[in-house]
Amino acid sequence: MSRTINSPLSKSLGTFVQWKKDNNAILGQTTYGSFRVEFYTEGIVRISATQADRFEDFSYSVVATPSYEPLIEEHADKLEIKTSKYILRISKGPVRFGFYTHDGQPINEDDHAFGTSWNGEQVTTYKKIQAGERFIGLGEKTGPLDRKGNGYQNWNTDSFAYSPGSDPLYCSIPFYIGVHNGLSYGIFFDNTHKSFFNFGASNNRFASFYADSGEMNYYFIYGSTVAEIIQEYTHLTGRMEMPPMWSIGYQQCRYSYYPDKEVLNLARTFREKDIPADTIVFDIHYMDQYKIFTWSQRDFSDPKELLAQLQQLGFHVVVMCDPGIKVEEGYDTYEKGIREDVFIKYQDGTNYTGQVWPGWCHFPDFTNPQTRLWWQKQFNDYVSIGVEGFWNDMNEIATWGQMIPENIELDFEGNKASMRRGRNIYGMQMARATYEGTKALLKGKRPFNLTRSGFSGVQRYAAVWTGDNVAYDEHMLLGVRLVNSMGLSGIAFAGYDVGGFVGDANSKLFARWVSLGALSPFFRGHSMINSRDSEPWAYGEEVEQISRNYIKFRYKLLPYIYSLFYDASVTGMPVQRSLALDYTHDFKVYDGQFHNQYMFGPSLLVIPVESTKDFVKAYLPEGEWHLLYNGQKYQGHSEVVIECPVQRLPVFVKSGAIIPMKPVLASTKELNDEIILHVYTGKQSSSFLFYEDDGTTFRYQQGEYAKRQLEYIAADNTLIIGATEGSYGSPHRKLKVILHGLEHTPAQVEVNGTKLVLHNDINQFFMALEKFDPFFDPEPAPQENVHSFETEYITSQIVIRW
Ligand code: NBV
Repeated sequence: MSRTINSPLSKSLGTFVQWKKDNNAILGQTTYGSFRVEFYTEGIVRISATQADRFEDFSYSVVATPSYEPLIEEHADKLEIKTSKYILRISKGPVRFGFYTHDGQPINEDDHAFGTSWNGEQVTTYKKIQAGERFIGLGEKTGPLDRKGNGYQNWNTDSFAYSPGSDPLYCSIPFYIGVHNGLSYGIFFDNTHKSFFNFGASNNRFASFYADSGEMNYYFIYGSTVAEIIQEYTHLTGRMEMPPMWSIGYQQCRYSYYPDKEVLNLARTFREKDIPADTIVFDIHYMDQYKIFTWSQRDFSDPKELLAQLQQLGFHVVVMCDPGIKVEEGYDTYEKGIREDVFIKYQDGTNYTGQVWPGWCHFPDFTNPQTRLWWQKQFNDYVSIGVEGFWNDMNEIATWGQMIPENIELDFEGNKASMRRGRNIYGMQMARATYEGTKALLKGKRPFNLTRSGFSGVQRYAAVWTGDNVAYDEHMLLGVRLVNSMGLSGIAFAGYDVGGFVGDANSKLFARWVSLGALSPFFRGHSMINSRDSEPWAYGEEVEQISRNYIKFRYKLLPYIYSLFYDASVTGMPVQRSLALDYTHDFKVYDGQFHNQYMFGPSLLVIPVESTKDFVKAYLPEGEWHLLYNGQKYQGHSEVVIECPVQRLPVFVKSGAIIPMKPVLASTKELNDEIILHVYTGKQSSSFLFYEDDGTTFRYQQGEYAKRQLEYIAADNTLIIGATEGSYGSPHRKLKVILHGLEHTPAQVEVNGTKLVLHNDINQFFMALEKFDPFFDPEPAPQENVHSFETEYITSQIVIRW
């Protein structure tokens, strides 16, 4: 057996001295430090270790409190702590932590020699790599789905035009999931200092996580599925609130649209061209010399009137919010900030000054509650003219030179911390200040909030986008993986710049990107100053038609997508799901050929593929799958080669799926009274929680929603639409049910006992593309029969049999 370590260079936790119970916590002392064990639930335990005489008890990430009392047994050589889910063994000589199933299988174990060790101020926990172990998650990190063999750094960084291997990017989510031998667990390392994760990079012995300073403070989460682990992780770090419905429609952005006439023209073009859209985003040029909370007099002389006109056209506005406040006498925000003393400072009490868009700037200390209140007041004018969306950029903090001094001090909720501890959390606290502030000002309406930088827990305050991506195929696929990975790490509302921010897309690339974006959580086209025009119509007639098709498809899918967001708000389940989520122990999903694939909700399997390819090899996991465009059935557990011409992003529907949709509308503001349920019949039964509310207020938190459980019972050829729960009056009155994949054509259906005629409805095949696809499918050739019927959409239970 290897020696344990205790040298002047490196010390591990040492051997056991004594322990005691302190409320629900176990406090232990060792020859070289102390540890604490606290259970949050029967699946989550927090392990802390320190050399100091007390534990740091402060976290921006964790919102849960320890509330579970486990069984503790002391033995000569170990403490054994049991929950209904697993056993934690703390060996005494040396003190090491190991987690086991009740039948003794190791889930996760410390490296015997190193366990938790210190190397100067740096603190590390070393974990043995289990046979066949894979590692997923870690939020916005480049690289493959399976992170085995790679190392990563958490240090929020403005990564303009990053490459597919760049690290770190803008966000730090120090949470990963380990998978091996049919087991899965999560580890969240709650330390905001610069930190590192090594999943067997440059060594074949351990997976480790370490921070430059601070204490070892991690949460071990055991769950029988990845979904359960995400649920537990978001129990700890919180979940998003429902986003405004408009924010999940299409958003059009560019750096920057100006002047006001151009903005109006853009809005009108969407309507004229019959391309649905909800939002126009104002990038930095709306401001007067990039000074936040001002408007350019020349280009936006009457913002109130402009917003009113946009509203008339059915558009919402998101404005850019940068943290840098220009140092300039007479600039209101600056002067108020000085008066209220809100800016980050050096240790000698002078305000830090750094250079960014407006020139030399001060930066608000968002880790101070007083500053967050001050920030809120600054938004009054925006909100009073109708701005409902806010975009937090440059909050890593990005300043020219990209090396914000580490001796700057932050309030850290009164705990005081230097930038070494504060940098990774700054962006999230800015997002928080903007969210909480604008939410208070909007008086009951939901703000939309977007951030570039963040840390674990950022999902409570903002959607996250992947920053300055670049217009080429590999980057497009990287963006998909980043969003997949964020979904595994608690961030359900995420997206990338459709079309690529830096550089010029070509027609095919844009077409493919818009198709993918339509099936991603946050859907926004954006591009950089001095790049080519990049609106859906800027790439010629064909691409315009493809964009229209996919944007319309998204709008039709909104009842489904909105229900997925509800799931995210209640369970933390991502909208866009890496296949590792549902098919964790199927090794094929980690294969580099297939690792970009994802489920968009439980029912749609998306195969991201380069724009340059006409065919792609896809992996269909277990089950039965229907190709979206013609219903053709494929057996799962198989690799298939399918066509992927530029107008057809390969998408499969899972057999058994129930997908609530609606007729296409120009924006989410328009109402329609019809709900369309697509049911993909087959051997598999399934259920789906269909959720509706008013889409704009927080009244859903008081029960003003309409929820119904949809259930497809395969063996009985039955669909049950459960009675509506909640006090929201759904505007829907008509129900259309579309049955796909029936082997025999039934003459009729029975709806709550009444017999109705079924129509053979070929046009409904084109769930995505309707009939308006003359460019590509003049004579579509469906592979199967599709049947539909219409009936009344009543709020009590509807039982449909065929
Ligand atoms: O505000 C301008 C850009 C913005 O368009 C982009 O989306 C951000 O990621 N911003 C960065 C500032 C600098 C861009 C070079």
